[in-house]
Amino acid sequence: MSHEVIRQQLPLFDEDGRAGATDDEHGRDLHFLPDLPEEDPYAAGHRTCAGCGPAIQYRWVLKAAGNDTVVAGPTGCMYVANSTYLCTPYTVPWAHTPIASGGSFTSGMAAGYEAMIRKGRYPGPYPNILVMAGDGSAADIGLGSISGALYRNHDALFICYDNECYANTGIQVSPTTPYAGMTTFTPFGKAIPEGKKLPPKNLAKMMAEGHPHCYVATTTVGYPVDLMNKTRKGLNHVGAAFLHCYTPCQKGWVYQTSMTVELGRRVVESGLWPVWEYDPEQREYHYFHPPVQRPVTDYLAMQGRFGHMLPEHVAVMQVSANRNWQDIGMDVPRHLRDLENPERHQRLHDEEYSMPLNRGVGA
Ligand SMILES: Cc1ncc(C[n+]2csc(CCOP(=O)(O)OP(=O)(O)O)c2C)c(N)n1
Ligand code: SF4
Ligand SMILES: [Mg+2]
Repeated sequence: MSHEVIRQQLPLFDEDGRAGATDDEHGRDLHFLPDLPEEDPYAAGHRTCAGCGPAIQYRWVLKAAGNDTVVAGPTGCMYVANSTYLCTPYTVPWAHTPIASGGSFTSGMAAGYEAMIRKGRYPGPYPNILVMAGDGSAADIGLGSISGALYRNHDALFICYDNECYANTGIQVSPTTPYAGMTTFTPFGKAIPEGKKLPPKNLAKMMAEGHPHCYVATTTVGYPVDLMNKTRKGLNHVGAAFLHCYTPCQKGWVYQTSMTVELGRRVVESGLWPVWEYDPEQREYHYFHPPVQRPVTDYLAMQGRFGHMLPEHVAVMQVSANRNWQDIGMDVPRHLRDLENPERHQRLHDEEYSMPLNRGVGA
């Protein structure tokens, strides 16, 4: 006899908050008091760096997913720093996978649970199944296995926590490292003054365009409720879902540790990380239009990894941000258009509030 597979539906959080959001002078939400779950499947006591963006993501995602969850993590910081000396911070079942096989391992879990429930060997309901892979894993070494899982439409949520580098092995360049982002493999010097010449891979658009039957979204740790709701939407979606989350790496990017969440907002407000959702039913993109549009320097100058940039490099970044604004259907204000001109910039480390030059990254 075949048993029915019962799936959970997680309610979404109120975007406006319990007491309503309070705006700062730019119209951004300042204080926000949503009703958050008490369960915390990513408990305190892990060994990531202070201010680690991926650790913030892990906590919010697992809070949103709740206790009836199984989670996998391919090799990377969030495997190594979270599982030292046979300890883990997880209060739900967790498994490590090789860096290349987050997608195949997780699709195997999904198929296994379905089969066990159908055969009456697991009482159900179908658990929340998710994997959180770094950008080196999801955008590079393990891209094929995640794409395969999305294509086959296994009922699980595949998340890339994107710290824009191979952090765990010493901050090497990855396909999502931004243009001019300094890493140990893209140092700046006389021959290549910008450090990294290539633009970043657009992983989330690749996933949405290449697997149009899947729920796909982008978010950042600057918008916790958005991150939690997209986690729940991805889990509620019957079939495969992919979430691409921007997660600053304090050690690799060199910024003040308290600025992780602020960076998660400024990257959006400077047009460098469009936040959107792809609806597979309607086959449509829904773009978030932030209330503030800033020059890219407001974002870049907070990080030592960009401190070597010359005026012409900053102008290149402004051009690509302006292109993003247009892509998401927002006007480009005159002052941002003017900043496409290198003469409107100085060397980034001469900006008033810039971080010290990042010469020892990963050391
Ligand atoms: C096939 C393979 N190649 C290389 C490594 C070495 N390695 C371990 S962690 C890591 C970095 C992973 O980067 P990412 O997925 O972005 O996660 P992060 O460390 O940034 O959190 C690498 C290259 C490995 N474990 N397996
Ligand atoms: S190196 Fe970066 S990603 Fe790794 S634990 Fe530290 S802050 Fe987090
Ligand atoms: Mg990484």
